[in-house]
Amino acid sequence: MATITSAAVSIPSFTGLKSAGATASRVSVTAKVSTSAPVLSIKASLKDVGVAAVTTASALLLASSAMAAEVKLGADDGGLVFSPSSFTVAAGEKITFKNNAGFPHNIVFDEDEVPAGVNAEKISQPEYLNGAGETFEVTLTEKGTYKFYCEPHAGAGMKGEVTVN
Ligand code: CU1
Repeated sequence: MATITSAAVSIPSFTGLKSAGATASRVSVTAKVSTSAPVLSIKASLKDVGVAAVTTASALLLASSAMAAEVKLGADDGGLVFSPSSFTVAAGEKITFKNNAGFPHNIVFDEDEVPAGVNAEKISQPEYLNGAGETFEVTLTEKGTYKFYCEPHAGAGMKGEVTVN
């Protein structure tokens, strides 16, 4: 099932951001976090998303607990990539994204690059995974191709694609 191990939205401090280039949406998030009141609402909405993902994934886990795929966040050599960056899973198979190097990372599914009817927001992990070994688990049930990226490092090429069949 989906697990959000990151405690809260954090202000990005990763120095690699400079070379990766800040996206417009990332700048927006940073600005919100720097003020006090909106932070609470951001956390609340992210929590809701996480709960929804857990609920969705739990029922499926029973039927598919034997299958799993693991994706490293950051390559062993420190490269800012998903490893593997392109892979295939069966519908209902658990996918675990695990912090490996160069974090913080997050996992955002592109709303325009997921199968019709899939809510990209519900399967994404917008909160940063800050610590070594932190994981985000998600289970995809609709067949098709999904594209995702890491917001801090998309500019550096940290993008991925998963095919569910
Ligand atoms: Cu990243």
